[in-house]
Amino acid sequence: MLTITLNRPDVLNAFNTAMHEGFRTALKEARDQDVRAVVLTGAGRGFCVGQDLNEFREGADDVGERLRKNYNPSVLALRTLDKPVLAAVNGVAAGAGLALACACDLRLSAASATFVPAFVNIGLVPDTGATYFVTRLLGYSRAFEWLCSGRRLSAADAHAWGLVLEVVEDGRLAERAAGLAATLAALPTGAIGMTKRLLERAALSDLAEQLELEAQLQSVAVGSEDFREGVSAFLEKREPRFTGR
Ligand code: LHQ
Repeated sequence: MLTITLNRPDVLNAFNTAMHEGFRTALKEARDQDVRAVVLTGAGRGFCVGQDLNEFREGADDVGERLRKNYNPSVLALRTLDKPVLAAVNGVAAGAGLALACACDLRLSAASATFVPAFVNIGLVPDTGATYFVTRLLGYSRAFEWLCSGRRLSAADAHAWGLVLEVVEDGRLAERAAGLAATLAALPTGAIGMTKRLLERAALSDLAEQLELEAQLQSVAVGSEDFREGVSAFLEKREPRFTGR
């Protein structure tokens, strides 16, 4: 299991160029086959508040290029990890930080954490995939209302909306995230990675295409050591020991 900690606590882990570089490096490490679950969290009292607005004091540069160069490759790298990715939202998640939390497969939230789209509050449109992820997670109506109001959502409301899986007492979030990540890491990782691909495609495919992709990926799954182990364990009436191979 690998924990990626966004670490600029003085500014609630807002992204500057150096933090983008560190994040890219961590996401490369996360691709290692021995890493079978990833936790994304923040240092200090925030999760991540997106772009460091201090970088705009002197006026905006080419924001489109900034997104293409830094945010977009990272969100794609995060989203295409073929293993479970869990956001442990320890404090406020805003702007691109909210988008990154939503790009993860699951979200655990500290009871005091909050979720703020933020983009519209400074006259921007959502970026870093926020429109893609929030619409898929919440549906159009809630996505429209939330992203266009920019209002702060409590952990309890985020849970009621299905945005977060569980709300955890503040001091226990890291422990709970590590426990859940360990459970996820013990699953047949190859099958989990392929399930992610299938779920991603499901929104775009017609039924016939989806059935075909399921058939293709099932042929791959059947060739794995974990499939052999799963069947043996079932027949021997014991718990399986999956290795992710
Ligand atoms: C911050 C920030 C911040 C710097 C709090 N920067 N210091 C990417 C590329 C290019 C263009 C456009 O888009 C993007 C993607 C984006 O992410 S755009 C959206 C950027 N983020 C925001 O607009 C969020 C701005 N922050 C807030 O609205 C509030 O701070 C939230 C709601 C996040 C948290 O509120 P509070 O819990 O009340 O905390 P606070 O406001 O007191 O903030 C604590 C400190 O963090 C404070 O500094 P200080 O020195 O006064 O303690 C803030 O200035 C600093 N901070 N966000 N994005």
